[in-house]
Amino acid sequence: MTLDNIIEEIKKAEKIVILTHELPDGDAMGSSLAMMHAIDSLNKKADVIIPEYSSCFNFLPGIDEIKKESNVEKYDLAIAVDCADGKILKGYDKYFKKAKMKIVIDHHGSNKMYGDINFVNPASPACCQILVGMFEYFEIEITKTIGTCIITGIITDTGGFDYNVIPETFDFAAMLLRKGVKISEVYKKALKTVSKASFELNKIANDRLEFFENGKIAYTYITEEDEKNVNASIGDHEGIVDNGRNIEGVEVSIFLHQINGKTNGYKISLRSKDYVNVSDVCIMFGGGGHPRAAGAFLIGSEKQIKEKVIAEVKKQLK
Ligand SMILES: [Mn+2]
Repeated sequence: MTLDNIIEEIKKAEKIVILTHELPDGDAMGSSLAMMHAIDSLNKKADVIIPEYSSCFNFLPGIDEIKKESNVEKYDLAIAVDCADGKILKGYDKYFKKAKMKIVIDHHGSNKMYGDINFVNPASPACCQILVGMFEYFEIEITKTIGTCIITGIITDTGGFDYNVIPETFDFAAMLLRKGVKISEVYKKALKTVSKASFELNKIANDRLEFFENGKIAYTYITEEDEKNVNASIGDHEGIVDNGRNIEGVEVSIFLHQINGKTNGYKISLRSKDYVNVSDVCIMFGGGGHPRAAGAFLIGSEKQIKEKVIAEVKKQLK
């Protein structure tokens, strides 16, 4: 069974690296650090390499051990968590590609199965949720430290126990509470605290928000210039797409986020409320994700991309 193979490879490997997707969210950060602590408990060391992440994750246990790069030429084992596509590990994918053994652990339905061993469960609300069952199977104790990392990923990927939760999510949260993990602290820090720059970006995006199809579609965007103006750092745009979705009558919220001028394109984020499968829309544009939350990257101007995406969403609304 796949899980037996995974633990066998971890036990066999001497040099292990853990990687995740760029612009790491709470699930990416939580999964990476939970895996690092789990490997620690097996009396092994694993490097977590994440070049850049939001300061709102500074409360995570083990965050100071994250490396920006590594001088290890070739790892015995690379583990990618919460990352649907090997290509997303830009810049540091070299550590993954060169590794002797590659393991992918993920919950995206669009996962490209780019590892030697792939453990992918699209029914799981967060990659962190997969780790719960995995660690139990490995008989690794879920300590307060590991639990704090895991619940961070679950809270952020479910929007605070909102979407995609399964009964096991609450079983696990209850177990952590009994162990003394401060879930409401994590909730406040990872989900409810916004930087000033993030607040300013939200303001700009909300001012620009437009409705289409009798209010069923909400659309907005931010540019690199906006981010410069408010002195934004990585992750400050998180949550903007949810503003549209939260409005009464809106089924699909579309958010365009301009990504580095040299490629002249936008990252599109889609959220739906009840029935539109936004993952299908994003797959059309070479992206992917989940039925209620998905994304893609498109080259073009804001106007061009806006037209394309709205046209595609309109089709799905019918
Ligand atoms: Mn995730």
